[in-house]
Amino acid sequence: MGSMDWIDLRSDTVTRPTPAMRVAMAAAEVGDDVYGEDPTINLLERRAAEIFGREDALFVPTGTMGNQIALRLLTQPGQEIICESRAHILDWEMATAAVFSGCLIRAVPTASGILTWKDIEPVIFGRGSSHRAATGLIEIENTANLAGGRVTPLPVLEEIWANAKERKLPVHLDGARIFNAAAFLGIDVKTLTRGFDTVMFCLSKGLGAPVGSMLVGSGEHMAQARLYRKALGGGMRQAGVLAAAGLIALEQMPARLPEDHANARLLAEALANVEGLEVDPQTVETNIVIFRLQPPLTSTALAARMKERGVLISVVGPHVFRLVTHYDVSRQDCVAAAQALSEEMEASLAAQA
Ligand code: TLP
Repeated sequence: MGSMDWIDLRSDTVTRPTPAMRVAMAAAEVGDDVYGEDPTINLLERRAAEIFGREDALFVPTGTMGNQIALRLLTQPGQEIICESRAHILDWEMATAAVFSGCLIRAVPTASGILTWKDIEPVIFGRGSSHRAATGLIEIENTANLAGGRVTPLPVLEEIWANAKERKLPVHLDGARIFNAAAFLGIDVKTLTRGFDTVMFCLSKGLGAPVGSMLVGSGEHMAQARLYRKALGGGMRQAGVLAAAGLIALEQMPARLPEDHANARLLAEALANVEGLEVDPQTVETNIVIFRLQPPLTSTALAARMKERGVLISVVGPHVFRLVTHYDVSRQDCVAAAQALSEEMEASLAAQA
Protein backbone atom coordinates (compact mmCIF):
# COMPACT_ATOMS: atom_id res chain seq x y z
CA MET A 1 0.00 0.00 0.00
CA GLY A 2 1.51 3.33 -1.04
CA SER A 3 1.42 6.19 1.44
CA MET A 4 -1.19 7.94 -0.68
CA ASP A 5 -3.68 5.09 -0.19
CA TRP A 6 -4.02 5.32 3.60
CA ILE A 7 -7.07 6.81 5.18
CA ASP A 8 -4.96 8.84 7.56
CA LEU A 9 -7.00 10.02 10.54
CA ARG A 10 -4.03 10.43 12.90
CA SER A 11 -3.96 14.21 12.64
CA ASP A 12 -4.75 17.24 10.49
CA THR A 13 -0.97 17.81 10.41
CA VAL A 14 -0.65 15.10 7.73
CA THR A 15 -2.22 17.08 4.88
CA ARG A 16 -0.09 17.60 1.81
CA PRO A 17 0.09 20.97 0.04
CA THR A 18 -2.77 21.52 -2.43
CA PRO A 19 -2.00 21.96 -6.16
CA ALA A 20 -2.57 25.72 -5.76
CA MET A 21 -0.03 25.77 -2.92
CA ARG A 22 2.51 23.90 -5.05
CA VAL A 23 2.13 26.45 -7.84
CA ALA A 24 2.44 29.38 -5.42
CA MET A 25 5.49 27.81 -3.76
CA ALA A 26 7.25 27.39 -7.09
CA ALA A 27 6.61 31.00 -8.06
CA ALA A 28 7.25 32.60 -4.64
CA GLU A 29 9.42 35.69 -4.47
CA VAL A 30 11.99 35.17 -1.72
CA GLY A 31 14.75 36.92 0.20
CA ASP A 32 16.65 36.47 3.45
CA ASP A 33 14.05 36.63 6.21
CA VAL A 34 16.68 37.02 8.95
CA TYR A 35 17.40 40.39 7.27
CA GLY A 36 13.62 40.94 7.03
CA GLU A 37 13.92 40.79 3.24
CA ASP A 38 11.62 37.97 2.24
CA PRO A 39 8.65 39.72 0.55
CA THR A 40 6.37 36.68 0.76
CA ILE A 41 6.97 36.23 4.49
CA ASN A 42 6.48 39.96 5.02
CA LEU A 43 3.16 39.78 3.18
CA LEU A 44 2.02 36.73 5.18
CA GLU A 45 2.90 38.46 8.45
CA ARG A 46 1.06 41.62 7.37
CA ARG A 47 -2.06 39.66 6.40
CA ALA A 48 -2.04 37.64 9.63
CA ALA A 49 -1.73 40.86 11.67
CA GLU A 50 -4.63 42.40 9.70
CA ILE A 51 -6.89 39.37 10.00
CA PHE A 52 -6.30 39.20 13.77
CA GLY A 53 -6.44 42.99 14.21
CA ARG A 54 -2.96 43.25 15.72
CA GLU A 55 0.10 45.41 15.14
CA ASP A 56 2.39 42.65 13.96
CA ALA A 57 2.85 38.93 13.35
CA LEU A 58 5.77 36.51 13.16
CA PHE A 59 6.12 33.43 10.96
CA VAL A 60 7.51 30.49 12.93
CA PRO A 61 8.32 26.96 11.78
CA THR A 62 6.07 25.20 14.29
CA GLY A 63 3.22 25.75 16.71
CA THR A 64 5.47 24.56 19.50
CA MET A 65 7.99 27.30 18.77
CA GLY A 66 5.24 29.93 18.57
CA ASN A 67 3.79 28.87 21.92
CA GLN A 68 7.16 28.71 23.62
CA ILE A 69 8.24 32.13 22.36
CA ALA A 70 4.98 33.55 23.74
CA LEU A 71 5.46 31.90 27.14
CA ARG A 72 8.96 33.40 27.30
CA LEU A 73 7.69 36.84 26.27
CA LEU A 74 4.99 36.96 28.91
CA THR A 75 6.65 35.38 31.97
CA GLN A 76 9.67 35.65 34.28
CA PRO A 77 11.68 32.61 35.40
CA GLY A 78 10.29 31.11 38.61
CA GLN A 79 6.67 31.87 37.82
CA GLU A 80 3.73 29.55 37.18
CA ILE A 81 1.73 29.21 33.98
CA ILE A 82 -1.89 28.16 34.45
CA CYS A 83 -3.44 25.89 31.82
CA GLU A 84 -5.93 23.03 31.53
CA SER A 85 -4.54 19.60 32.45
CA ARG A 86 -4.72 18.29 28.88
CA ALA A 87 -2.95 21.32 27.36
CA HIS A 88 -0.49 20.86 24.54
CA ILE A 89 2.11 23.05 26.30
CA LEU A 90 2.09 20.64 29.25
CA ASP A 91 2.43 17.16 27.81
CA TRP A 92 3.32 17.59 24.16
CA GLU A 93 6.08 20.21 24.04
CA MET A 94 9.02 18.44 25.68
CA ALA A 95 8.90 20.45 28.94
CA THR A 96 10.21 23.47 27.01
CA ALA A 97 8.37 25.89 29.32
CA ALA A 98 10.67 24.67 32.11
CA VAL A 99 13.80 24.86 29.97
CA PHE A 100 13.32 28.02 27.91
CA SER A 101 11.15 30.11 30.26
CA GLY A 102 12.09 28.58 33.63
CA CYS A 103 8.42 28.28 34.58
CA LEU A 104 6.36 25.65 36.30
CA ILE A 105 3.08 24.66 34.75
CA ARG A 106 0.04 24.66 37.02
CA ALA A 107 -2.31 22.21 35.31
CA VAL A 108 -5.99 22.54 36.17
CA PRO A 109 -8.18 19.49 35.53
CA THR A 110 -11.71 20.09 34.26
CA ALA A 111 -14.46 17.68 33.24
CA SER A 112 -14.96 19.17 29.77
CA GLY A 113 -11.42 20.31 28.98
CA ILE A 114 -12.61 23.93 28.89
CA LEU A 115 -11.09 26.29 31.45
CA THR A 116 -13.37 28.93 32.91
CA TRP A 117 -12.54 31.80 35.25
CA LYS A 118 -14.06 29.73 38.07
CA ASP A 119 -11.40 27.06 37.50
CA ILE A 120 -8.57 29.57 37.17
CA GLU A 121 -9.19 31.93 40.09
CA PRO A 122 -8.44 29.50 42.96
CA VAL A 123 -4.99 28.60 41.58
CA ILE A 124 -3.78 32.18 41.06
CA PHE A 125 -1.12 33.23 43.52
CA GLY A 126 0.36 36.69 43.88
CA ARG A 127 3.88 37.75 44.70
CA GLY A 128 4.90 37.89 48.33
CA SER A 129 4.61 34.28 49.43
CA SER A 130 7.79 32.87 50.93
CA HIS A 131 6.98 29.44 49.45
CA ARG A 132 4.61 29.66 46.62
CA ALA A 133 5.59 30.75 43.10
CA ALA A 134 3.57 33.62 41.68
CA THR A 135 1.31 33.15 38.70
CA GLY A 136 2.83 34.74 35.61
CA LEU A 137 0.49 33.73 32.82
CA ILE A 138 -2.80 32.09 31.90
CA GLU A 139 -2.82 29.90 28.80
CA ILE A 140 -5.93 28.86 26.90
CA GLU A 141 -6.13 26.27 24.11
CA ASN A 142 -8.98 26.79 21.62
CA THR A 143 -9.93 24.34 20.23
CA ALA A 144 -8.81 22.01 23.02
CA ASN A 145 -7.07 19.19 21.20
CA LEU A 146 -6.99 16.38 23.74
CA ALA A 147 -10.44 17.30 25.00
CA GLY A 148 -11.75 16.24 21.58
CA GLY A 149 -11.51 19.56 19.76
CA ARG A 150 -13.86 21.30 22.21
CA VAL A 151 -14.51 24.99 21.68
CA THR A 152 -14.31 27.68 24.37
CA PRO A 153 -17.27 30.04 23.78
CA LEU A 154 -16.68 33.80 23.55
CA PRO A 155 -18.44 34.74 26.83
CA VAL A 156 -16.17 32.32 28.74
CA LEU A 157 -13.15 34.00 27.16
CA GLU A 158 -14.49 37.48 27.86
CA GLU A 159 -14.80 36.66 31.55
CA ILE A 160 -11.21 35.38 31.64
CA TRP A 161 -9.87 38.41 29.75
CA ALA A 162 -11.63 40.90 32.03
CA ASN A 163 -10.56 39.23 35.27
CA ALA A 164 -6.99 38.59 34.12
CA LYS A 165 -6.68 42.24 33.14
CA GLU A 166 -7.85 43.29 36.56
CA ARG A 167 -5.17 41.05 38.11
CA LYS A 168 -2.60 42.36 35.59
CA LEU A 169 -2.05 38.80 34.34
CA PRO A 170 -1.27 38.23 30.65
CA VAL A 171 -3.19 35.58 28.68
CA HIS A 172 -1.78 33.57 25.75
CA LEU A 173 -3.86 31.62 23.25
CA ASP A 174 -2.68 28.33 21.81
CA GLY A 175 -4.94 28.75 18.81
CA ALA A 176 -3.40 25.97 16.76
CA ARG A 177 -6.98 25.35 15.56
CA ILE A 178 -8.58 28.75 16.24
CA PHE A 179 -10.07 28.80 12.73
CA ASN A 180 -11.92 25.58 13.60
CA ALA A 181 -13.29 27.24 16.74
CA ALA A 182 -14.27 30.35 14.75
CA ALA A 183 -16.04 28.20 12.12
CA PHE A 184 -17.95 26.32 14.81
CA LEU A 185 -19.06 29.51 16.57
CA GLY A 186 -19.61 31.54 13.41
CA ILE A 187 -17.44 34.32 14.88
CA ASP A 188 -14.41 35.86 13.14
CA VAL A 189 -10.98 35.09 14.63
CA LYS A 190 -10.34 38.77 15.39
CA THR A 191 -13.32 38.93 17.75
CA LEU A 192 -12.64 35.50 19.19
CA THR A 193 -9.04 36.41 20.12
CA ARG A 194 -9.16 40.15 20.83
CA GLY A 195 -8.46 39.91 24.59
CA PHE A 196 -5.34 37.75 24.38
CA ASP A 197 -1.89 39.30 24.71
CA THR A 198 -0.47 36.89 22.15
CA VAL A 199 -2.06 34.38 19.79
CA MET A 200 -0.39 31.41 18.13
CA PHE A 201 -2.20 29.72 15.26
CA CYS A 202 -1.13 27.00 12.85
CA LEU A 203 -1.16 27.12 9.06
CA SER A 204 -0.12 23.49 8.85
CA LYS A 205 -3.07 21.81 10.56
CA GLY A 206 -6.62 22.11 9.24
CA LEU A 207 -5.56 24.93 6.91
CA GLY A 208 -3.36 22.52 4.97
CA ALA A 209 -0.02 24.34 4.59
CA PRO A 210 3.00 22.01 4.61
CA VAL A 211 4.87 23.93 7.33
CA GLY A 212 4.37 26.95 9.52
CA SER A 213 2.58 28.74 12.32
CA MET A 214 2.09 32.39 13.23
CA LEU A 215 2.43 34.38 16.41
CA VAL A 216 0.47 37.64 16.51
CA GLY A 217 0.52 40.48 19.03
CA SER A 218 1.85 43.96 19.69
CA GLY A 219 4.74 45.42 17.70
CA GLU A 220 6.91 45.46 20.80
CA HIS A 221 6.19 41.81 21.60
CA MET A 222 6.79 40.71 18.02
CA ALA A 223 10.15 42.54 17.85
CA GLN A 224 11.29 40.62 20.92
CA ALA A 225 9.69 37.43 19.60
CA ARG A 226 11.87 37.73 16.47
CA LEU A 227 14.96 37.57 18.70
CA TYR A 228 13.67 34.56 20.64
CA ARG A 229 12.88 32.81 17.35
CA LYS A 230 16.48 33.34 16.28
CA ALA A 231 17.72 32.10 19.66
CA LEU A 232 15.75 28.88 19.16
CA GLY A 233 17.24 28.38 15.71
CA GLY A 234 14.12 29.46 13.87
CA GLY A 235 15.60 32.10 11.54
CA MET A 236 14.69 30.47 8.24
CA ARG A 237 16.20 32.58 5.42
CA GLN A 238 14.37 32.08 2.06
CA ALA A 239 11.29 30.60 3.69
CA GLY A 240 9.00 32.57 1.38
CA VAL A 241 8.43 29.27 -0.41
CA LEU A 242 6.64 28.16 2.77
CA ALA A 243 4.89 31.48 3.33
CA ALA A 244 3.44 31.27 -0.20
CA ALA A 245 1.60 28.11 0.81
CA GLY A 246 0.77 29.74 4.14
CA LEU A 247 -0.95 32.66 2.41
CA ILE A 248 -3.27 30.28 0.56
CA ALA A 249 -3.91 28.43 3.82
CA LEU A 250 -4.78 31.67 5.58
CA GLU A 251 -6.92 33.24 2.86
CA GLN A 252 -8.68 30.29 1.25
CA MET A 253 -8.78 27.30 3.56
CA PRO A 254 -10.81 28.47 6.59
CA ALA A 255 -14.03 28.49 4.52
CA ARG A 256 -13.94 24.72 4.01
CA LEU A 257 -13.43 23.69 7.66
CA PRO A 258 -17.15 22.97 8.28
CA GLU A 259 -16.71 20.03 5.90
CA ASP A 260 -14.14 18.50 8.28
CA HIS A 261 -16.45 19.16 11.21
CA ALA A 262 -19.33 17.36 9.49
CA ASN A 263 -17.04 14.39 8.77
CA ALA A 264 -15.92 14.21 12.40
CA ARG A 265 -19.56 14.23 13.51
CA LEU A 266 -20.28 11.48 10.99
CA LEU A 267 -17.50 9.32 12.48
CA ALA A 268 -18.74 9.88 16.03
CA GLU A 269 -22.36 9.15 15.15
CA ALA A 270 -21.48 6.04 13.14
CA LEU A 271 -19.45 4.66 16.06
CA ALA A 272 -21.51 5.88 19.01
CA ASN A 273 -23.40 2.61 19.41
CA VAL A 274 -20.52 0.21 18.76
CA GLU A 275 -19.98 -2.12 21.70
CA GLY A 276 -16.72 -1.55 23.56
CA LEU A 277 -16.34 2.01 22.28
CA GLU A 278 -17.32 5.14 24.12
CA VAL A 279 -17.94 8.48 22.44
CA ASP A 280 -20.54 11.20 22.83
CA PRO A 281 -21.30 12.69 19.39
CA GLN A 282 -22.86 15.74 21.10
CA THR A 283 -19.40 16.80 22.25
CA VAL A 284 -17.92 16.66 18.75
CA GLU A 285 -17.83 20.32 17.76
CA THR A 286 -14.92 20.48 15.33
CA ASN A 287 -12.57 18.06 13.54
CA ILE A 288 -11.32 15.91 16.44
CA VAL A 289 -12.98 12.84 17.97
CA ILE A 290 -11.63 11.14 21.09
CA PHE A 291 -12.79 7.57 21.77
CA ARG A 292 -12.48 5.48 24.93
CA LEU A 293 -12.05 1.74 24.67
CA GLN A 294 -13.43 -0.68 27.20
CA PRO A 295 -10.45 -2.34 28.95
CA PRO A 296 -8.79 -4.76 28.40
CA LEU A 297 -8.97 -3.59 24.76
CA THR A 298 -5.98 -1.34 24.12
CA SER A 299 -5.67 1.46 21.62
CA THR A 300 -2.21 0.26 20.53
CA ALA A 301 -3.60 -3.14 19.52
CA LEU A 302 -6.57 -1.56 17.77
CA ALA A 303 -4.30 0.89 15.90
CA ALA A 304 -2.14 -2.00 14.66
CA ARG A 305 -5.16 -3.90 13.34
CA MET A 306 -6.66 -0.79 11.76
CA LYS A 307 -3.38 -0.15 10.00
CA GLU A 308 -3.66 -3.56 8.34
CA ARG A 309 -7.02 -2.36 7.01
CA GLY A 310 -5.45 0.82 5.65
CA VAL A 311 -6.79 3.17 8.32
CA LEU A 312 -4.39 5.13 10.54
CA ILE A 313 -5.59 6.24 13.97
CA SER A 314 -3.80 8.04 16.79
CA VAL A 315 -3.06 6.44 20.17
CA VAL A 316 -3.32 9.08 22.89
CA GLY A 317 -3.65 6.83 25.96
CA PRO A 318 -3.70 3.10 26.80
CA HIS A 319 -7.45 2.97 26.21
CA VAL A 320 -7.94 6.23 24.35
CA PHE A 321 -7.56 6.93 20.65
CA ARG A 322 -8.15 9.95 18.44
CA LEU A 323 -9.47 10.52 14.94
CA VAL A 324 -8.91 13.85 13.19
CA THR A 325 -10.60 14.85 9.93
CA HIS A 326 -8.95 17.13 7.38
CA TYR A 327 -8.59 18.18 3.75
CA ASP A 328 -7.08 14.85 2.67
CA VAL A 329 -9.93 12.62 3.94
CA SER A 330 -13.28 12.64 2.18
CA ARG A 331 -16.71 11.87 3.56
CA GLN A 332 -16.47 8.54 1.74
CA ASP A 333 -13.15 7.81 3.49
CA CYS A 334 -14.81 8.50 6.83
CA VAL A 335 -17.72 6.16 6.06
CA ALA A 336 -15.22 3.44 5.12
CA ALA A 337 -13.09 4.06 8.23
CA ALA A 338 -16.14 3.89 10.52
CA GLN A 339 -17.19 0.62 8.89
CA ALA A 340 -13.71 -0.89 9.31
CA LEU A 341 -13.55 0.26 12.94
CA SER A 342 -16.89 -1.25 13.88
CA GLU A 343 -15.97 -4.55 12.19
CA GLU A 344 -12.67 -4.58 14.02
CA MET A 345 -14.37 -3.89 17.36
CA GLU A 346 -16.78 -6.75 16.78
CA ALA A 347 -13.90 -9.09 15.96
CA SER A 348 -11.94 -7.98 19.06
CA LEU A 349 -14.90 -8.53 21.36
CA ALA A 350 -15.63 -11.94 19.80
CA ALA A 351 -11.99 -12.97 20.26
CA GLN A 352 -12.21 -11.92 23.91
CA ALA A 353 -15.37 -13.88 24.66
N1 TLP B 1 -0.53 18.88 17.79
C1 TLP B 1 -0.18 17.62 17.19
C2 TLP B 1 0.55 16.73 18.19
O1 TLP B 1 1.64 17.40 18.74
C3 TLP B 1 -0.33 16.25 19.30
C4 TLP B 1 -1.44 16.93 16.72
O2 TLP B 1 -1.31 15.97 15.94
O3 TLP B 1 -2.54 17.35 17.10
N2 TLP B 1 -0.90 23.34 20.00
C5 TLP B 1 -1.82 22.40 19.74
C6 TLP B 1 -3.19 22.53 20.33
C7 TLP B 1 -1.51 21.31 18.91
O4 TLP B 1 -2.44 20.40 18.69
C8 TLP B 1 -0.22 21.22 18.35
C9 TLP B 1 0.20 20.05 17.52
C10 TLP B 1 0.71 22.23 18.66
C11 TLP B 1 0.33 23.27 19.49
C12 TLP B 1 2.13 22.21 18.15
O5 TLP B 1 2.25 22.39 16.79
P1 TLP B 1 3.56 21.83 16.01
O6 TLP B 1 3.33 20.37 15.81
O7 TLP B 1 3.56 22.63 14.76
O8 TLP B 1 4.74 22.11 16.87
